[in-house]
Amino acid sequence: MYSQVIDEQPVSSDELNAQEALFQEKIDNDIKIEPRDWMPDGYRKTLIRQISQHAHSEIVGMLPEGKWLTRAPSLTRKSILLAKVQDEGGHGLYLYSAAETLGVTRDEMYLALHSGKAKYSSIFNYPTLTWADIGVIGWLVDGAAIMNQVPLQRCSYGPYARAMVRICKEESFHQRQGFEMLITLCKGKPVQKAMAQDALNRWWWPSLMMFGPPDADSVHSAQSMRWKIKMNGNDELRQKFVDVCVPQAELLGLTIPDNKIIWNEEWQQHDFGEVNWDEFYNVLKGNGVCNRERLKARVDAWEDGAWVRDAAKAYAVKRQRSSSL
Ligand code: FAQ
Repeated sequence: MYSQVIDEQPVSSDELNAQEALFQEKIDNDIKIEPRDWMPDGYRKTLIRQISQHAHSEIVGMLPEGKWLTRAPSLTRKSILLAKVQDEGGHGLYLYSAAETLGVTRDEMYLALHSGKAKYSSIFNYPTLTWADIGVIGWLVDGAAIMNQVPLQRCSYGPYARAMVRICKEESFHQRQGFEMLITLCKGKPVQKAMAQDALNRWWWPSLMMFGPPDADSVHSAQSMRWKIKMNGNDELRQKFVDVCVPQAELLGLTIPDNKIIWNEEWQQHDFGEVNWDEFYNVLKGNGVCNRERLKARVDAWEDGAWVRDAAKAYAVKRQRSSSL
């Protein structure tokens, strides 16, 4: 299926079972799986799916914030945002490289994104309407990304785990710059605080959707957790995120738009309301406010960049020819 799938010798079912048992033993003992190690087809496919979709999320995720680069309210804010958006591009590149170690090419991954076959995070199909949205994206979207990605630093596939270490460091800076921006807005004029509240109202529920469907409806979680491709269930991370955000919103003096949030003494966590899963699945089907715009931006960038790829290829061929003379 993928262009560089490793040579596979025919093996008996006993040998295959033994290989699988050894593989699972390594996973259970927290020994990293590396690109040249034997791995079940399903493990390889799941990793390609998750890592490539994660990479797509990073580069599509540049678009909603990138739109505000020319409208940042000061040179300092513009420099910070520029660095953040460039970081997201870098994360995409580490992740595409990690996925390539599994035998899929970058062109195949781009094709899957452009054809709508591969997903990217639902959150990036929402519009950034005001400057406060940039602060809330840093606080909530990067905050949710960190909550999900810190455990992935310990995932079983070496190249993915190592990419996560650097990504998490940068995401922490992103989260802090967003929160600091909101502190400034919330300490500002009433109209600035109202803008922050409005942004929180619009981004809160979509941020909870970033963790994926409830565990009961998550098709991949059980197997991915056995393989340590995922370290936690979707609901567990969503709960942790709510617990972290509630005191942060209080500190800002903002109200989370969920009147069911209440501290549960028995469970030592916050109860919260039901996510609108119909909205989530509708966005996944391509019907969110910005799905078409986001995909078009990526396809246009790919097509507009064709001359650069052609020139780079022609240069590489020329250099190869001259070095073999
Ligand atoms: N959006 O069985 P599960 C970021 C799909 S990075 C869209 O639970 P799984 C940085 C899922 O793919 C954000 N699709 O799936 C940044 C599957 O469909 P498929 C991205 C979603 O894989 C910040 C189906 O639903 N982070 O934000 C979503 O076990 C700021 C069934 O779901 C990662 O990718 C969703 N929210 O768990 C950039 C982290 N949720 O593939 C710019 C790594 C689920 O069969 C600015 N990924 N689906 O067609 C993961 O941890 C997992 O893949 C989950 C989903 C947790 C996202």
